[in-house]
Amino acid sequence: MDVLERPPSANEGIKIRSNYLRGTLAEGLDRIETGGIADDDQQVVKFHGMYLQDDRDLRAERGKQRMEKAFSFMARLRVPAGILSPAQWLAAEKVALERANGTLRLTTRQTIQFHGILKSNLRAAIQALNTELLDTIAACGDVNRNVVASVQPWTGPLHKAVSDMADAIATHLLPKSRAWHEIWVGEERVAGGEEIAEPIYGKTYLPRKFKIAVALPPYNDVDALAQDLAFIAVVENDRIVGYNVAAGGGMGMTHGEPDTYPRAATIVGFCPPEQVTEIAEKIVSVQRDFGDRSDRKHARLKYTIDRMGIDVFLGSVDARLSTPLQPARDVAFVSAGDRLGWHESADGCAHFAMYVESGRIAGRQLQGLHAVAACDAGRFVITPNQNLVLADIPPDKRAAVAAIVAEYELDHTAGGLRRSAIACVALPTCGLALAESERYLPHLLTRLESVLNRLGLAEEEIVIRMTGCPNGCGRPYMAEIGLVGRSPGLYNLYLGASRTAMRMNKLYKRDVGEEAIVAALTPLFEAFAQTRQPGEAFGDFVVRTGVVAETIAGLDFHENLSPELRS
Ligand code: SRM
Ligand code: SF4
Repeated sequence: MDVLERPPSANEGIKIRSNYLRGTLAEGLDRIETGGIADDDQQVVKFHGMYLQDDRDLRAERGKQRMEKAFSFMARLRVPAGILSPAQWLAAEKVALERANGTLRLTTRQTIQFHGILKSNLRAAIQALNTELLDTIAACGDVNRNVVASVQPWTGPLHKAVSDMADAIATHLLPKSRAWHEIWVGEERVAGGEEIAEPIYGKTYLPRKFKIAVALPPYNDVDALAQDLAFIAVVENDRIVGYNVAAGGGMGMTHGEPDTYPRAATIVGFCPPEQVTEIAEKIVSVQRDFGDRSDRKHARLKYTIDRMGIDVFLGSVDARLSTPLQPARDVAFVSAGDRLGWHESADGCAHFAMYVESGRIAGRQLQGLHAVAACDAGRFVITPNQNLVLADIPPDKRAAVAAIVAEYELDHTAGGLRRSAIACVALPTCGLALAESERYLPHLLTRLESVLNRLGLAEEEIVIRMTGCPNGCGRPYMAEIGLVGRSPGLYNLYLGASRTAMRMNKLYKRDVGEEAIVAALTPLFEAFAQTRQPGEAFGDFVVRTGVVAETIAGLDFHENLSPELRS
């Protein structure tokens, strides 16, 4: 039976019954006998940018005591292109300190998560954020998520162009329902008024989440090919003349289910800047109409494309566009990481890109950033690699900001491996984690650093990414070294993505613990130090020397294979 004729999944019914994302959330927030909310509302609240979680460190003990789980909420901001004003930063910090767990967690989609918000604090937290015009609408759920954009503010107009484009896409694809405003900030519902329709999404929204990036070569800091849809700027004479369009990327898979797989997006064409939002809308609409609504594990655009076939998919997109996509142009990336440190732009402004370990900001770092924000200088720009750029600092404020940076050691840096690392949140808040990630990677890095230091590779930027499960929140399949949690203390080890994140890696060892990881990587680092070619990246080295077989750009060849490669 065709997937489009199969019975819809339970979530589809929840969406229809929710009355454009209202559900019974408002009532559930007022119920004081539980820290949680009703099952259906747990799905609905995601569309409002929040998740019900529980502290997994406490789960077993509370179970023994027959107590309710230690429930709290995670809330995720919607911050297109990752840009916040100093006042917005201060509002976020206040919420973290007064209503959440005292930390700000920068995410791999360029925004902030608050963890540990008790139900009784949730509305107040969202309202406090909203006083600075921040919201959490559509930060999660079956809709277009936070739109990410390259962070290179020192390029001036080019950075502005990609950031503005991300903002335009985000605004265009924002759900129209007023449910968020009614439930969280007390907007009156017009009694008997017309129900607000969703012209792009319809009553059941999308089959699954949808992710969009705008990249500014030569730095692929957004991981363009990991996205459902990416617009890659084509720059001529310091001007963006258009964008290459890539569709069908995604990282998630499930261990032991070979029909699920990570997939690098396929570059499908080129468009002028003025056509970008139209293309985003039409590709979203093809996914809305043809995505699998029966099985959420096969519901992302990557599976829709593989099921339809790329030509049929593109035919369907072109038929909805005012002008068909043009042939893709030549574009090259040089690397995927952040350019940490101080930068200057032609307008005399300074920009400081600071390293944040696993995106978690707390304690003295939080205090230092408070002091920077209090200077009211420039903007805070979160990167998709969980770092932060203090951007657009005018000449008259530079000395003050530099002094704060030094005083609070915001310029504390790390070796090349650590600088290039990403760890997803995982335990204790993530309900899907099979293994540690954020709490464990720093320790593993210390062990690997001692090997690299001995070999004179301390400053070598080798991209390493760890996740606590195969969902891929830290985009581990686009890392030169990827570690994907299988069970407590055990990971699958992947090797060989390109440093530009244009080629995925490959499974190298299954179910390895710390000793086995260090034992596997040590001889490879040694061989790399001795026999690498000038300028060769570690990911390219392991492919060239046959440690892992060569990957094919745009296709994946993984533990779990895409259908194109299985046939
Ligand atoms: Fe993610 C689910 C954290 C980026 C793929 N992700 C989750 C949840 C919400 C767990 C859950 O569903 O209960 C995690 C919350 C953990 C916690 O306690 O905070 C979670 N994802 C994150 C973040 C915070 C990781 C981080 O350390 O920064 C990132 C927040 C992004 C944001 O600000 O919007 C995050 N997640 C990603 C990415 C990377 C990206 O978007 O660039 C991916 C891979 C790309 C992709 O989507 O294919 C990703 N997250 C997933 C998946 C697998 C989805 C799939 O269709 O394959 C899940 C599970 C799901 O949706 O069922 C998931
Ligand atoms: Fe949780 Fe898995 Fe995502 Fe890590 S990769 S945050 S463990 S869902």
